[in-house]
Amino acid sequence: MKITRLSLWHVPLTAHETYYMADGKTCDTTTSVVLRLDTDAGLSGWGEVCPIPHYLPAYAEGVAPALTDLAPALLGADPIGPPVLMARLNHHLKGHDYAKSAIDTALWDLTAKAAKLPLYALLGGRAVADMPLYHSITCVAPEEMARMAIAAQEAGMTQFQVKLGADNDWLADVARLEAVRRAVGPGPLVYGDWNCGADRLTATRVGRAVAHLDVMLEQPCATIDECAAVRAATGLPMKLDENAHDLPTLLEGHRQGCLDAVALKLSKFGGLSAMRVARDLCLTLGAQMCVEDTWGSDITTAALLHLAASTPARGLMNTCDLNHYVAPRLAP
Ligand code: 0XW
Ligand code: MG
Repeated sequence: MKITRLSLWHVPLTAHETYYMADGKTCDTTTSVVLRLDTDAGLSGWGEVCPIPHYLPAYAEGVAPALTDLAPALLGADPIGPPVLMARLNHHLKGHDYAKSAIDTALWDLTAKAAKLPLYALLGGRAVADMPLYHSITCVAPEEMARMAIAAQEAGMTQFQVKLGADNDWLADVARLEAVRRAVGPGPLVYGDWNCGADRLTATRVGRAVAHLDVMLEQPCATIDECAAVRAATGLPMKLDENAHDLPTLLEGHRQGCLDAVALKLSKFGGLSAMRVARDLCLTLGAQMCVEDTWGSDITTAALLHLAASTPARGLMNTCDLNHYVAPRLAP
């Protein structure tokens, strides 16, 4: 089988709830880039990548030029066995992992379609019947966030990500964690995510004020060193997100003792090929995984759910129904 054509679409996705994060990061309408790879066998594979502005070294307008550069290495290539072709693409163009994740997703789609198997069968097999979802709560007033948590809990959610730091008010962040923790009752997992937006002192003050509660902290500061220092000072478990994007950063987080949990995002790692390896490393390291992507609709969500479905329950903390945060749906 040979790849004969690449087609790209730019699709505006609007969040149902404007999403406020620390450091002025806001997610309202974003551009999702959808890729279709056609082949001479009549099969097509689909990929999608949707960067959030100012969130990671990734932007939607960067996808088309990167794919244009990669097109000569893709056209005429055999899509079966994506890691081999991805290694060739990585040699042709260094970095640009977010753009490559759309290609890698489309290659896995083609490989699974050619094999006439569900993708999870190629990623390790169906390891779990059901996958826990978390619900991410935009950083607004504490009582409003508690109401959102209860609504999500009534819809079946058992894990809650509380966005922190949007108003630079550390006491409000303490109130956010207290309010959501109280609202959902004992049992559900609750964690506060600063998206790198806190300094070490502020994150430590917030963490110490809620240290008597069953909560986890996520990526308070910009570096692994600072996140590890916050973990040591607060005694609260730590989830890394922005800082964990390849095998060396996972190992560094583990070495510094702050990899209780980690967000594995397709476009951070460069697609399913790289994330499958990261998933297997996290199983060995004993890090609880959130298998997801930055943002996106149905194609991204389908890809990440297949990887989550092939991840043993002992390592799968949760996964994400990204397509339910945005409209329009691309392929319900
Ligand atoms: C990437 N986000 C902003 C959206 C996802 O739902 C989770 C969140 C994060 O930073 O973890
Ligand atoms: Mg995060």
